[in-house]
Amino acid sequence: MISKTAAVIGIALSLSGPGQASDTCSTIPALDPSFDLVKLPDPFTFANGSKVTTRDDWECRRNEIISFLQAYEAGTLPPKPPIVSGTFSRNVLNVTAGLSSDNVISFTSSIKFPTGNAPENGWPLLIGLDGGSIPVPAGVAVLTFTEGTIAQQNTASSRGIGLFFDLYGANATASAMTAWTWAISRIIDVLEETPSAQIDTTKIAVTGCSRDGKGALTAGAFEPRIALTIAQESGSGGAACWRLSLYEQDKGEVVQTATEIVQENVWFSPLFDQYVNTLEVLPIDHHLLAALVAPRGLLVFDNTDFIWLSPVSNFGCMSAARDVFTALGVEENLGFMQQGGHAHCAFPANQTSFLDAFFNKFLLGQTETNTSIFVTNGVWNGVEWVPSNWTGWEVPTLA
Ligand code: MCU
Repeated sequence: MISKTAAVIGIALSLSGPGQASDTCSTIPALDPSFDLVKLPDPFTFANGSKVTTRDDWECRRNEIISFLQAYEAGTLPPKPPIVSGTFSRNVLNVTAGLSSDNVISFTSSIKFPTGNAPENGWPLLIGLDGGSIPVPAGVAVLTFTEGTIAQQNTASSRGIGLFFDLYGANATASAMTAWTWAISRIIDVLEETPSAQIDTTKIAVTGCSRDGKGALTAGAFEPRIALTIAQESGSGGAACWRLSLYEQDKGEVVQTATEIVQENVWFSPLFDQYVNTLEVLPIDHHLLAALVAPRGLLVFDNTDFIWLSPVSNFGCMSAARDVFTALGVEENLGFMQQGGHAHCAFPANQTSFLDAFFNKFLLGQTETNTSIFVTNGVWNGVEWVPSNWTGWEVPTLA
C-alpha cells in the first residue's frame, strides 16, 4: 500500500507557520488505511471518526484537511523560509526569499494603485494571478502576480521548473499551484514589512480565472491572511469536486476529470497521480479545499456554457462547502454564481453587483453588506443530482 504510506509521510512532514497546519491541535490523526468513500468526505468528522462539534474542533479538522490535501494532491507547502526581505520602488515590489545565503531567489510584481491619497491603513489590494480578469472597484490596488516565473504551467513537461523549484529543488513535491501559494505568502510577508508600499494587509483579495482560478482558490485556502478569494471559472481542479466530475462524466458529459488533469499539466503534485483512478481512497475532495477559506470570504463564478468546467460538480461541490460556512454561522460568506452567456473568463456586466458586494464587505470596510448569493441556471436538469446522495452529513452549529 504505497499510497497510504505516502499519505502518512505527508502528514508527518507537515510544518507549522502561517498558511500551514498549525500545532494548536495536539496531534493529527493518521489516516484510516481502510478509507473508502464514493460520496464526498464529511467535513464534520475527523479521520479517526470523532465529530466536529465546536469551532476549536473545526480549527483542528481544518489542520487535518490541510495535511491531507498536501499529502494527496498539493504536495508540501513549505513554511516561511529563514530569509525573506523586499523592496518597493516605482510601483514594483521585489521579494527575496532564501534558505541560506547561497540559496536565494528574487521576483518582482507590479502594483497598480488607485489615484488619490491612500487611506490611513493603506490601500486594499487585489492579487491577480496573471492580473486576473474581473472589473476592479475604485479604491482597490491590483498586484499582478506572474505565477509562471515561480512555477511554470505550460504542459505536463513544466514539472519542477521555476524559481520555487530553484529554491526547493526540482523534485519538491509541491504542485505549481502550491508553489504559487507559497510565493503569494511571501509577497504578503514583504508587504507587511514595507509601509512605503501603502497596502493594508488586512484587506487582501486574490483572484484568477480558469487555471488561475484553481490557483486563486488554492492560495485562498492555504493562506489565512487573504480576506477574500475570488475563483472565476476554475472548473475541475478548482471549485469542482473530483468525485462529482467523475459522476458527471459517467452520466455522459465531457468534463475534465482527475485522470485527465494529471496528464494535461502540473497543477497537482506528482503524489496525486497514484490516486486518480481510485478517488474513493481520498479523505479529501474540493469541498474541503473551499471549506478551508471559511469564515473568510469566498466568491465562486462558473460558466455553464463550458461543460468542460463540470457544472454539476461545481454546484454540488460548493453546496457541500457551504455547509461549513453555515456551521460557522457565516453562510453568506460563500457566494456562488453559475450562469452562461459569455466567453470563458469574460466577466459579464450583470454580475458586477455581486462582485462589488464581496469587495465592499471584505475589502472596503462595509462589513454589513449583504452577500447572500447562491445562484445557478441549473443546466444539469436531467442529471440525477441530489445533494443528499453525495453528502448525507448533518450540519452542526459550531459553538
Ligand atoms: C478551466 O481551466 C483550464 C482547464 O482545466 C484546462 O483543461 C484547459 O485546458 O484550460 C483551462 C484554462 O486554464 O483556460 C484558460
